[in-house]
Amino acid sequence: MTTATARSRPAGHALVEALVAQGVTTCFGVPGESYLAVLDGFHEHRDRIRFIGCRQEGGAAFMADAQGKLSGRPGICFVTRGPGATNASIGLHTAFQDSTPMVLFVGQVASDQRDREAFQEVDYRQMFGPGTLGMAKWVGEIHDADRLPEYVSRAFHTALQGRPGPVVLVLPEDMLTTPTAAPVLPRVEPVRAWPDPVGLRALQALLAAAERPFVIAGGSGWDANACEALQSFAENWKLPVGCAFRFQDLFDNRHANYAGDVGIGINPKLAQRIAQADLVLAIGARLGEMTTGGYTLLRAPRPEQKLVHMHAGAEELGRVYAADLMLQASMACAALALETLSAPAARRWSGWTDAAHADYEANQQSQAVQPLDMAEVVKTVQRLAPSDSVLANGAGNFSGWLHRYYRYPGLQHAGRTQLAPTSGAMGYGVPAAVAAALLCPHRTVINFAGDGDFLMTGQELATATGYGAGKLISIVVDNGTYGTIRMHQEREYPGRVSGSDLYNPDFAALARAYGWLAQRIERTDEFEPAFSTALAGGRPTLLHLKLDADFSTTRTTLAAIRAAALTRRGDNSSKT
Ligand SMILES: Cc1ncc(C[n+]2csc(CCOP(=O)(O)OP(=O)(O)O)c2C)c(N)n1
Repeated sequence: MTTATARSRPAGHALVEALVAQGVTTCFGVPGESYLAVLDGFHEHRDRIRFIGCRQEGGAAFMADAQGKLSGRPGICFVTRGPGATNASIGLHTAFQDSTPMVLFVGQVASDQRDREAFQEVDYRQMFGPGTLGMAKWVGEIHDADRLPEYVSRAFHTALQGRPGPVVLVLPEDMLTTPTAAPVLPRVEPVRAWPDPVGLRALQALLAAAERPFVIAGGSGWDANACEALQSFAENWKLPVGCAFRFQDLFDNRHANYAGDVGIGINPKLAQRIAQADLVLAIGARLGEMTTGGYTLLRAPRPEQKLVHMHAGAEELGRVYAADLMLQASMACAALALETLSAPAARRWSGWTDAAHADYEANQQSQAVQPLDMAEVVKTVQRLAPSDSVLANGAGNFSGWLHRYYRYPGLQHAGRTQLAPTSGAMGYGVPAAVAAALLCPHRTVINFAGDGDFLMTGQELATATGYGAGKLISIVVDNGTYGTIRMHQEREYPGRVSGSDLYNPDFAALARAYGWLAQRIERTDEFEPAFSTALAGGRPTLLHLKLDADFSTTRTTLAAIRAAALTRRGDNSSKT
């Protein structure tokens, strides 16, 4: 080790120094008495790093996920023992499903109290895995204050390398107060994997032999160069490109090769095209349930199409799909390698690619809805907001308008512009937007939330106000129901509404109580002036949109879903 031994200080301070060495300037969390020595370390180093104190650990962990997505480096979250860790688990799960690099630091009872079920004690290795499958890549616990830098370094390596994801580092209280002279370790630069050249030649041959190829780009680990290279590859080979569920900003949605998003509410023409493809090249996408139409667009485990799967994680390759060709590579390298593959002069699928893009354009058309037209709302946002705006959303039908009508620029043009949970976690959008506004104050940040979705983490409006967020707009789509669930109910149990109705507050008044500007909107023509004012104001603003619950999705109505379900049952008697 080349680093000189540091002066002795509490290990809690050494931890903060380790974060500074990793380039971390902002951490999110909710304070707890279990890690006071770290909080003191933040005070000690307050000129180099800040701790954003949030209102609930779920919000804090979502903020760290957003930080990981925006920066490509691990998002950092601190929470206290049992109650803090259990609250934070939703953000951990989201980071796992979304492959977002994150480090969650959790306070723990002092070493001499362990295994007594001491106050708020939980065994985090049991709780978060990695045996649990789906929560954390690694759970480490510090037992020797002198080894703290080693654990932090490993946490960063693990979060970033292979398939990125969250790790948990457990901090027994005494490990933070113990003095240590342990040196700070250097900034982690993740090891990157290049695709096997033999496999690349095989891919080239498969592509050259294809009639109807289709590319699905997704997953994490992309950077601006990689997205630029992906675009060149698509242009060289004239390939249609779709983006995996909630990874819509990896390919410029305005580009002639863009075919649309392969997720919930997929354009039926796009679904049909993927089904008809003879070769699917999945680059970085995990090929989860939402991207594969419940494992039907690509039938698991052996699709009808030829499948080439490129992914950064060896464990992802062959996990579900028996692909014809699998290539393990970091996305930053994969795209650069693909760009070098020379394409044949004649690409017989050229018309197929043009048709894929034409289908995407046609899917941008919407039918007018009165009195509030959500498609028009999204198109107005697109027209007026700066092109590098960050769009954040949680889960619910309301997100469908954004996914269908917003055109995300590629990452090479504006950095990441989509913050959205592939885990489908409600409540993600508000904290993600607050984090983006605090981390990137020069960019406009726009959150789309449902009424159910918003109130899961709406208290983070206070965090935005408290820490001086500026260009932040939250658009709350209030339809008085957990609309997605109501939609499923109408399809499966028509007319039998149960548990999905919502009592809502006056969202505009609520936002004002948090120090935000706010306005209520009931008609389409009220939206543009309100949104323009919000953009110009540069202060956190909430726009409370009242929407008829019947217009719950971009393609149909609740009434139509119910009527179809009743017809299916041969029962037209219900008057509900
Ligand atoms: C944390 C969490 N709890 C529950 C769900 C299940 N769920 C998915 S969508 C949804 C309703 C969303 O309602 P709302 O935010 O009002 O949006 P809408 O569907 O009405 O547009 C629910 C309860 C979830 N995805 N995440």
